[in-house]
Amino acid sequence: MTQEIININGMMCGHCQATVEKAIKAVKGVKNVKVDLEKKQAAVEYDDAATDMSKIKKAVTDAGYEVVV
Ligand SMILES: [Cu+2]
Repeated sequence: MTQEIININGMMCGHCQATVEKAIKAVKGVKNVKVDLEKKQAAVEYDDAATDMSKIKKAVTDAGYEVVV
């Protein structure tokens, strides 16, 4: 299991937070995700045999938010 923190741009309110959380959770292989609205960060725990960071980042982008590298 891998744990990583990503920075996300564009989250303004609890709705955005929930949208991002849902989008990341929908990625196959993601076990847990916690989005911090104030820090604009998402802590993602995922099975690196089932998914990778690029897929998680793409899910965030597809949901309409920007991943800051
Ligand atoms: Cu919002």
